[in-house]
Amino acid sequence: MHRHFSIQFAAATLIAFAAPITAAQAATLTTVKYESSVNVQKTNFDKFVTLPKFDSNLGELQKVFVQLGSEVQGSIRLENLDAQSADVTANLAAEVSLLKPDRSILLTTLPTASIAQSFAADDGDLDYKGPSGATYNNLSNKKTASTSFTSDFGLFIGSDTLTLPVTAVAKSSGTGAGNLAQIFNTLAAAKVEVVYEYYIKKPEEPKRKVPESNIPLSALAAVGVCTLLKSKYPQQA
Ligand SMILES: [Ca+2]
Repeated sequence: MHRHFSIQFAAATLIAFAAPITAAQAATLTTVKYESSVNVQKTNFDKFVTLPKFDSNLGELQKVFVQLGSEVQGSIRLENLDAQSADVTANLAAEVSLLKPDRSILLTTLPTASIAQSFAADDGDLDYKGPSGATYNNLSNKKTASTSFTSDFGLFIGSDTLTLPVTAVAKSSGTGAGNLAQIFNTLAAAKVEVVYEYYIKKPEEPKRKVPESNIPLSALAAVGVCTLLKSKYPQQA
């Protein structure tokens, strides 16, 4: 009697969960995100970020998204030394790059903070202020670049960490006067984000001992799937 009841219960449950099984399988595509940063500091620099690789025990990797967020910060000091007035433009810029371990470029950015100003003829005092000069502090700007991989995951899979160089090279400059005194203080920062998108590895089918051979295997399988669904996706129950 008891066995008979169990089989009926399994069959009923199979029907009840027939639709949600498909939804649950689609929802097993999931993501994990890691971040690592290089704090703002004076350029030029050659640092690195360290991120966990994808653990293939988690499942089957489908896509790797890599993003580099960079920032330039600092100051510009200008003095027009021409005998005539001049329209001056200047950029505080840093080329911030994320490299592969072999130091080939993975992503590169050029965050740039720009100023433009008209200066009078040389005021005779090289103090980066007055009619012919100016000082600009607390300049900053940000840039973001990203890329995705859908194959060739070798770089990203493993139980160890992924160490990627991050470089910053000052590219600050000014133009507009033939005789222009200029001082740049260029700092840069970087934040690297890696997102692994993967299918969760299916748990092993539980091996059940069947004491009597007249219980249909399909009924047992249904009980197994439903138990899994209930424990894994309680919100769908
Ligand atoms: Ca001056």
